Amino acid sequence: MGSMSSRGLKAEAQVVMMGLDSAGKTTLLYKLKGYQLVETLPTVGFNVEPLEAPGHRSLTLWDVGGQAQLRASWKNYLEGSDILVYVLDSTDETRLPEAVAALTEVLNDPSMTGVPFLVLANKQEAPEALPLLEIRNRLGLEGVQDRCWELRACSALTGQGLPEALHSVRSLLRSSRRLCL
Ligand SMILES: Nc1nc2c(ncn2[C@@H]2O[C@H](COP(=O)(O)OP(=O)(O)OP(=O)(O)O)[C@@H](O)[C@H]2O)c(=O)[nH]1
Ligand SMILES: [Mg+2]
Repeated sequence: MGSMSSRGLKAEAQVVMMGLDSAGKTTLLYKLKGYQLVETLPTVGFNVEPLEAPGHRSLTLWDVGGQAQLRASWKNYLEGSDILVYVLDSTDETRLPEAVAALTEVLNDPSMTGVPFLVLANKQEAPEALPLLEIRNRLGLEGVQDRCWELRACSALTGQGLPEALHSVRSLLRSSRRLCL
């Protein structure tokens, strides 16, 4: 990955996907790629896939394993990333505070200064999923003003909300280092 100074100038954007284990990152990656849904295994290390769409800047999606013992290595993926996509399991109310703490740590990393982020409340098709508004309240991110960010609901399983999520990624990439409107 490139240095901070090259951010935004590259032909392709580096999208780093993080979140606790079992949030649904790998499922999301494969769904975005249009792959047949397969049973995922916990990711050890990372998966990386290009995502191209006509008329759009190419995206390189980095899907980083989220198990607790792997999170220490997250910082290795941050330098040179153009945007963070942080995936939450909306059905895992118990671990929401842990997910928020891990997100906060990523945002506080020096190489993430000013980097925009999208929080995806995944598994929204599940009956027990926390509603988006509830998640918004519990994230406590309303005070974040040093970068652009968005929160969206989605289901990596059904694909619900994924076009909108991609739209947010592209608009956040454009808005980085400009005003967040
Ligand atoms: N109901 C529901 N289940 C989902 C959804 N997305 C993922 N899952 C399930 O959640 C489990 C974990 O999904 P993964 O994609 O492997 O999670 P991950 O975030 O990559 O986990 P790590 O690789 O350990 O960090 C799997 O059983 C998926 O089928 C979703 O949108 N809805
Ligand atoms: Mg995974």
